[in-house]
Amino acid sequence: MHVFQINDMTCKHCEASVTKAVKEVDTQAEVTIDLATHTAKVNSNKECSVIEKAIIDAGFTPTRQL
Ligand SMILES: [Cu+2]
Repeated sequence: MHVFQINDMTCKHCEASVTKAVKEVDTQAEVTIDLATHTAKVNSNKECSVIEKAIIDAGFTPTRQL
């Protein structure tokens, strides 16, 4: 499980963009987003850095938690 704080993920559109970006690098990934806390939990076998890069490339600023 990878957990990211993404403070610039602020609405449903952002949520969809982040989810899409993660699934592009891991189609099996399970993405759980809490907009209220700007948190994305990603259940994936990929390296944390791979998921992080995908989110950055989508235009967001993730900070790793855990
Ligand atoms: Cu948005």
